[in-house]
Amino acid sequence: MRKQSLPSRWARMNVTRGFAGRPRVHNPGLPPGQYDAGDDWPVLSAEVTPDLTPADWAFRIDGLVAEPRTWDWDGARALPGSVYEGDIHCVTSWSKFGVRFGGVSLDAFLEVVRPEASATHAVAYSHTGYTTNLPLGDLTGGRAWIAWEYDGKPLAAEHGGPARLLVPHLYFWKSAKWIAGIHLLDHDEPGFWEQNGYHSRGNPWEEQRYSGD
Ligand SMILES: Nc1nc2c(c(=O)[nH]1)N[C@H]1C(S)=C(S)[C@@H](COP(=O)(O)O)O[C@H]1N2
Ligand SMILES: [Mo]
Repeated sequence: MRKQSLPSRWARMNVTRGFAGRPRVHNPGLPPGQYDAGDDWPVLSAEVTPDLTPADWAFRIDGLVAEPRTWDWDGARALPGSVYEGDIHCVTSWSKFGVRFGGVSLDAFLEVVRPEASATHAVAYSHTGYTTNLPLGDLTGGRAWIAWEYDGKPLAAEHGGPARLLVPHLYFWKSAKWIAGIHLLDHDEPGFWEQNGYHSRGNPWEEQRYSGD
């Protein structure tokens, strides 16, 4: 069932390449194996940055919900605003402290569609086709956002603008850029990186990098 098209050893080599030899300074706010990237914000994209304007952008939630719904840019922006201030952690080992994203809490969207009791997992997908899976519980309780601002400015295209998913308590590959929708399921279904050996949940504090960690 679970596709593993690449050996996980390959994935391991690939993600550590280029990061070897950086100083690892102890910092209690850093999850294990991470370093502080400081002012750098690396761009990690499996795709070419799409040419996506707010007018082209839409966000849909469907699957195991009472009322599937699609929001356009203005509809999404009309929901009550919410800010995340905190840290982000990429599985390639960089973390950033004290970043500030603006958008809308995913709870505000989920309140409208009303997940069925049987919904336990989600697949988030991008306008480019990228996918990533998450337990539904990681998308609720004020821990996930649809974000369109960074540092008070529109989110740059290479970082997922006009809007991206933001789930900062998990490794950053869960935060799908150019977010197009979330599909709710009653089972876990591996996304793009998860099919290639990455962990299905990705909690940085438990160092859940690869399947089996
Ligand atoms: N659509 C899409 N979303 C994505 C990715 C991607 O390749 N495509 N990469 C993920 C990974 S591995 C990380 S670390 C972050 C990188 O976000 P950034 O480029 O803004 O730093 O986006 C995540 N979301
Ligand atoms: Mo990443």
